[in-house]
Amino acid sequence: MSIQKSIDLFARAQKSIPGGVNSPVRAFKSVGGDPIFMQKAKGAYLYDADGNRYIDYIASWGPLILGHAYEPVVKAIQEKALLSTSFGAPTELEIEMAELIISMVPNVDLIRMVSSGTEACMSAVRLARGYTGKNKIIKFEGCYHGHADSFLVKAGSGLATLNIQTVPGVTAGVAADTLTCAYNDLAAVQQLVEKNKGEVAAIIIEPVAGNMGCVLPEPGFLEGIREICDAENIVFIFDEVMTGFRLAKGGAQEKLNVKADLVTYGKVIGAGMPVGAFGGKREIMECIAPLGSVYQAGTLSGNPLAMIAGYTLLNELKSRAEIYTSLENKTKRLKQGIDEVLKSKKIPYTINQLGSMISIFFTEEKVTDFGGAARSNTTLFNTLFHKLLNSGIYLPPSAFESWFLNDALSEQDIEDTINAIDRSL
Ligand code: HOZ
Repeated sequence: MSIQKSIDLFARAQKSIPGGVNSPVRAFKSVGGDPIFMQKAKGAYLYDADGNRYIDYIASWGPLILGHAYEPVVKAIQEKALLSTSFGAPTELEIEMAELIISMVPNVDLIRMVSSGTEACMSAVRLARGYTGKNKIIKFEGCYHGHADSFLVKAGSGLATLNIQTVPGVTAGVAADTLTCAYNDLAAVQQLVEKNKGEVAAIIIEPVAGNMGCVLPEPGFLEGIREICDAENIVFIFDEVMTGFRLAKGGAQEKLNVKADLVTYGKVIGAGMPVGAFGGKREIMECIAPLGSVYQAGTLSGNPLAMIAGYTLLNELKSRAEIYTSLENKTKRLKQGIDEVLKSKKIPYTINQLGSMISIFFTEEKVTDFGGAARSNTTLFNTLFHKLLNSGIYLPPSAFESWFLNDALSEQDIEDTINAIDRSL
């Protein structure tokens, strides 16, 4: 297959955009080669600038649960755009959106719209600090909560992909307020809290991690943190940018039956449009301006195009609960197929999967934290990535990102993917 147009576009992009991309993982730096430039997508397929078709396992990093260019969403955006692309004033649609989310997600009394997952997490942490009057936060190695200063400590996603340990520009003071420990290490959380008694405002976590590859919480881990937070007046924040409305209509809180105090969402709230949100307990959320003095604002917050896109998607997810079963079944079939292939080839591997999130790690060990993910054979992942790309299958261009399935994938797409993996390795 020719990717000449992508090669030319990348050369051109590097003259006007840093590294030729607007988000680092897209540059293919860790997997090698030139990034593929996309032109359009429909359902389960991406089409690049040369017209090549790819089965998509990213779904725009999660939100396109029903596939690309889903007709009801596109139609709703088109109709809304005729009424204005932005008001900077309240609209009824924002109330409908808040009501819809509150009806779908447990433990959310009030919700505030923002414009990205980064903004949502950054605002939730500020709110937790304002509410508790404490400064420090605990995050987990390999978790990624967007690119606000406080989160760029031992972070996953692009930082893990590009092996960036310390980020110039983040002051030592800010970094010192972010404490970290290994995912799934409850004893380490307890010790950090003890050592910083009365100083920890929040513990923020991806309840199922997707930014170090897919890593699941061990039984009792989230429940244990919940108990610590209750005992120490610490705000427990679930970053559901990836898991929200994907693992279940009520996200990881529903799927894993653990309560968060605050929850953050990202692009899924806008069906892939630029949007995010944070919400949770009334008592905490009432500290936000204009009710309280924890300040947070944005002209594009509650943008009508993002709202109608998200409302249309979420409404459909609410009324068609069977989507989650069908997504999980497809993902389980993919897992089973890959299991058989890798076993028959005697390649050491571990597959982590929950709902429609899945990752392969080329290692014998069980992967429960970033250390385990980092010890896997990423060179083999990179080989697989390129062989699949050449077979028309688009995986995340990093061993440290979860794959996301969408409902438009057919059984044949899954079988084709399994067969391509078989041929590739
Ligand atoms: N950091 C994002 C996924 N975890 C990648 C964003 C993008 O490149 O679009």
